[in-house]
Amino acid sequence: MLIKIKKRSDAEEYEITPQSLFEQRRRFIKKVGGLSLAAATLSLPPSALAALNINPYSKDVDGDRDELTAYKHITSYNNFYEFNTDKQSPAKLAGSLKTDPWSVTVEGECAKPGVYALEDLAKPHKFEERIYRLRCVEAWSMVVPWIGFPLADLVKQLEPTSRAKYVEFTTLFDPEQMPGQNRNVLDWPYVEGLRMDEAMNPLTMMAVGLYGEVLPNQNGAPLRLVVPWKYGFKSIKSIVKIRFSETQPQTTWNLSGPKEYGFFANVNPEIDHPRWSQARERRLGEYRKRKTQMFNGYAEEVAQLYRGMDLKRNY
Ligand SMILES: Nc1nc2c(c(=O)[nH]1)N[C@H]1C(S)=C(S)[C@@H](COP(=O)(O)O)O[C@H]1N2
Ligand SMILES: [Mo]
Repeated sequence: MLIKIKKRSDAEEYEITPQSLFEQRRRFIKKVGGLSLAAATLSLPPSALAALNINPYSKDVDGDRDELTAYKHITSYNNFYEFNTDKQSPAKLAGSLKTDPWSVTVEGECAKPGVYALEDLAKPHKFEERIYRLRCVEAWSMVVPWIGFPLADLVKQLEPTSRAKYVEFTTLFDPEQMPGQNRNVLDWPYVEGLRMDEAMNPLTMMAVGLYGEVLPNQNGAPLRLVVPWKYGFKSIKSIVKIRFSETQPQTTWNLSGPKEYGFFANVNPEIDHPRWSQARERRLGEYRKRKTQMFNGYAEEVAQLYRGMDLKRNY
């Protein structure tokens, strides 16, 4: 799905395809195996943008450039409690996760339930590169060139019934591969959910890669959700189950701290987290703080989803 009307948050497209980037892309295509046809449609070379210091957005709220976050920061400062609760451990420990073969169980209110090999789930879809910000509730953020396909396309493929009002996602539960699950820091497995209109919004994507390559394990390989206008915890990693339901699913962080983490979790600089302000954020790789934008800068695309809702109650 391509957004035709250019929005403030859209990445700009460039035609540059130096040999090294072409090689990088081929490496990606090779690694994802059966998905090569789809991956061949990639058009935007992210590391070229980074190398040229090209601004993927117009400007941030302070009028500053909003550049891609370095690959090393994106892949070495992570939240992935299935490995450990600190930010450095996932990169060190996630090698124990086996991402191939990988299957995803589809359940609930849909015409196409079943157990799908990841390749079969992803193959029909057109891969795209999308440069999105991700903002953690802990007030750090990054700008990532993701590779994936719109969740809306997957939802259509699975043919939800008219009773399906929500989509629930579940992460793998396997303490041998994910040693952090031996501790009760969260209720395992990690679960998240979206309302159907949020799932169908063209910004919502299923990511399989970043910076032109397959996802590193610490970033949620082999399949994760990316919801750019919501706090990072909504973007659930290493998904093994998708369930369509009539009722609002439970979510891990809401279960863990209901007063602090709501179901909607839209980025909102005007409403403080009970223990800290959400007005500013620190981009990985920078020292200064930037102003956080309403809906993380995607208000034009998503604010209408919440019209008439009290955002103080629906946090
Ligand atoms: N399964 C699972 N998914 C998860 C998490 C997690 O601990 N487990 N952490 C979330 C949080 S709090 C954030 S901020 C993002 C971090 O994504 P990144 O490590 O790719 O930056 O992943 C989200 N998805
Ligand atoms: Mo987070």
